[in-house]
Amino acid sequence: MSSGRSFYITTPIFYVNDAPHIGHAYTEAATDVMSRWHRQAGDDTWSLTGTDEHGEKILRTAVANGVTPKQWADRLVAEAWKPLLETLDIANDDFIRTTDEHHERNVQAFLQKLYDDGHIYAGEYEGYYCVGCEEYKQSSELLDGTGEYAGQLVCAIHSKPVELLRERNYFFRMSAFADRLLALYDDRPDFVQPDSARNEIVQFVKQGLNDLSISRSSFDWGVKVPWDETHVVYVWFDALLNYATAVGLSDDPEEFARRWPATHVVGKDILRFHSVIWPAMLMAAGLEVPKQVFAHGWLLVGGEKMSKSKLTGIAPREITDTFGSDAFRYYFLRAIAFGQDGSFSWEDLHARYHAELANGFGNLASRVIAMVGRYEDGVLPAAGESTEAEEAIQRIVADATTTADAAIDRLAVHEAIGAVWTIVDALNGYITEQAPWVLAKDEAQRDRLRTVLYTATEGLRALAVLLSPVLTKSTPILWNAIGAQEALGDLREQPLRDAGRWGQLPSGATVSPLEPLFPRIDLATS
Ligand code: ME8
Repeated sequence: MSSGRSFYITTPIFYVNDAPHIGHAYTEAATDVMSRWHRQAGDDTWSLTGTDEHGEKILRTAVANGVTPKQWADRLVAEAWKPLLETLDIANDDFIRTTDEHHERNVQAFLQKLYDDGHIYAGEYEGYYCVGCEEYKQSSELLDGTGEYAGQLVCAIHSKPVELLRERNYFFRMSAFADRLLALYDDRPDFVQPDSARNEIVQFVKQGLNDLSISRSSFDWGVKVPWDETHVVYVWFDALLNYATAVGLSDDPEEFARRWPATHVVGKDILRFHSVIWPAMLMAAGLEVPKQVFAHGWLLVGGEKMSKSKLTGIAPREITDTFGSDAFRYYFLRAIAFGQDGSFSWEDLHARYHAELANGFGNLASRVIAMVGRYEDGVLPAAGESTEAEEAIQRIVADATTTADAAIDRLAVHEAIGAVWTIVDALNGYITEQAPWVLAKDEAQRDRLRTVLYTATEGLRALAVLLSPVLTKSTPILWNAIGAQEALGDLREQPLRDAGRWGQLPSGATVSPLEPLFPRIDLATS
């Protein structure tokens, strides 16, 4: 069922200085929904996630914990970051670590090429460095510290003091790429999205670019600069390259040609690295720039960006242990417009879980399946003649499929789910209006009853397919219960862009009882 299209999507690679919180989980879930969508639509899909393990931040954390940075990274990857993928039911194709041998080798080869081609020179730099950001800061990005940091300059993002560094470093001639970058943003308005992010980047680059310090010599936890082993590669330069080294870069040109360019999903905190530094690096190496950089917003807690350093981090399992991974994926991707900030609250999660998942979708599935059991002994009847009401449902299912697919193409995940939810709402309305329990009392309405039951069950068939990238655990259960597994094969094999074609579930399918897909949850006792 190949569509002939290809799609390579990435998450940022996360720092292993700490365990993940729901901000990281949000990026993972969004990326996973999009990659599952494309994969099920038959696109040649590759999804990458991983960890960023070099640099001063990780080194300091390891030292503070009395282990080597590699030991620390191994522990965090095994105990926190890989388990996150299971917690959220992520179907990534690869997991890259910047300490992977192939990555380090390819970083060195890339750097050497830029050096040989004259894009790198030795120089001196003095500036304020934020270890939290792993970045030199401009004075406009600093604030006067208060409380314990009074009298010091602090990073506006981390609220922690910055350090004045003076180093002899190697520099990447990034300033030479400002015009080409501006031309790129101009020629390809989709390159940086959403528009607010694009505008910010265009304004930033219009002011001119400085060259970028790309090595450090005051510590040694990083990839060695190939021509000068007293330096390690700047952690961001190393980290950005993961997207290319993971799919072959110099090791496997065929694989690289097949996968590249990528769609990068990142939080807006790291937009500049991805839409300025990264394409400039690729331009210098004569490689194609990414397909797109999409910056999503921040999860806010109490009006502020949620973060571990400010102790507002919530562990994903605090949510999934009670609500399940389907609810986690659904809630964050539906409630927050992708690209904008969104506030998290337990009350909102709880309310949406019940209104939309338990009552809206779960209850619809249970009711329809129970009625096929009760009135037709669990055998899906054939539909009789359609009326305006059935035609409306068919139209809504077809339209929702097209609309959702177009929304996914724009990375508007919330719109895609919203479009699919028009089917949930329409089917609920349809059942209330048609009142099969009334039809069942009248033998003369037998045909009508069968048409209604078929329509509702076939609607569930389409919903199971369209929601399978989001509700990865409940949709296969529903699929099985409506007899689709037996009649049509695996849910994941159903071509997604064909989900709106009416009449795929054959009459005679065995419909079996269903436990509630989203049982009610009492927050007070959970
Ligand atoms: O920046 N809301 O890693 P990191 C939404 N290693 N998303 C959030 C969030 C929040 N409150 N907090 C974090 C790094 N995120 C580098 C990346 S890529 C080559 C190197 C998510 O561990 C969001 O995706 O600090 C953000 O961009 C990312 O975590 C930062 O993760």
